[in-house]
Amino acid sequence: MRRMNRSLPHRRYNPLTDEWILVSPQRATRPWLGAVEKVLQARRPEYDPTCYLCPGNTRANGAVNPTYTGVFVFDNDFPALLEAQRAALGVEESTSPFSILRSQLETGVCRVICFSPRHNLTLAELPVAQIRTVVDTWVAQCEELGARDDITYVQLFENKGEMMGASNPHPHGQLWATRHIPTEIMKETRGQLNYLMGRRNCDGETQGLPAASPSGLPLLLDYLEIERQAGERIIFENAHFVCLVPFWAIWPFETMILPKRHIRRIVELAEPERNALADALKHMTTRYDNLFEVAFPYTMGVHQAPYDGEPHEEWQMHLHFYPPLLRSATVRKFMVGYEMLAQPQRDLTPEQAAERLRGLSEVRFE
Ligand code: H2U
Ligand code: ZN
Repeated sequence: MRRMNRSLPHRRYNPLTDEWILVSPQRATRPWLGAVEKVLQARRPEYDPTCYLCPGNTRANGAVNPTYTGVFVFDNDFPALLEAQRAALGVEESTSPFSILRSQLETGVCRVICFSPRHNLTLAELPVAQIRTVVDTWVAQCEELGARDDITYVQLFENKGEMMGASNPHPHGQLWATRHIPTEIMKETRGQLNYLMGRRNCDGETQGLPAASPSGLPLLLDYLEIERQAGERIIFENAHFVCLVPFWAIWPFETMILPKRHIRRIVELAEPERNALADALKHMTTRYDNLFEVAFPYTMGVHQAPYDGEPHEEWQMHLHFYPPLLRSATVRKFMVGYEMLAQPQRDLTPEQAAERLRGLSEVRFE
């Protein structure tokens, strides 16, 4: 097989989602007239009396936050989902696979998770021990919600920064737990099943794919081995996790955090692995902040096997970071035009992005 020239336009396959993305490295050299300056960020107070997430403050619906000192979880006051008993009974359900207009009742739970009482800190600035309590909260929430028979999936995530639509700078994330398995998780389940069981890819054939995983291991463990041998997309690793720019990354500085052993769901993390995940989160968010010397915006979340009673041996839990920034604190990548209508495209190669992130300090800029 001829080795591909990675400086020419090419497309790369994402086996997790069974999708292709276009890489156009030669465009990275095109002239840029936009801003590249650093932005000065206003210093925020440790406590903000107008913040609805700070301890002791009143939220939009009148509820009062306790004077919490660690992680604080509450039911979202404006949930996108209603609990089964509260959900309207009148929603028209049409589950026939033959009907064009199909709908199903969706129920579930939406919660907000405050990472710290300190209004002015982000994950990158929190001590690893505090991030560890965030990990413990994620685990506890998944244990509780995953055990319910009206919930099959728990999505943990953080939207950080105004650019990503976060409504408040106070460090917080959310969880949405649903009766049905959401689209992205269905895609990744199928992708991982395709690999482990040797099913068909989006081209409608098994051609190019082995009949089944040659090692008998899940997709993301075999993938990690390939990345560790190549080395060029790895940013760092600790005892239990590796952080890398995936071969098929869409966003300029997209990364993934992958466990080194087979872990299907976050609830399976052993004690030292929870510490290692906290360490990896601290480490990755710090490097991100150092990239453009700004509190780096992103959407981040945990992907894990559904809590639907199936074993899901094909699944390997992982975290995705999807940051929008491209060239500076103010220049973002837009997914418009061709990306919306045809397929995602990037200029900077994943290897170049990994090199930039690898070269940054592990100590946050002042
Ligand atoms: P985001 O910043 O990621 O949007 O998360 C904030 C969430 O907090 C958002 O989903 C909820 C919003 O519904 N919220 C409350 O539950 N109570 C409030 O008083 C304000 C915001
Ligand atoms: Zn995923």
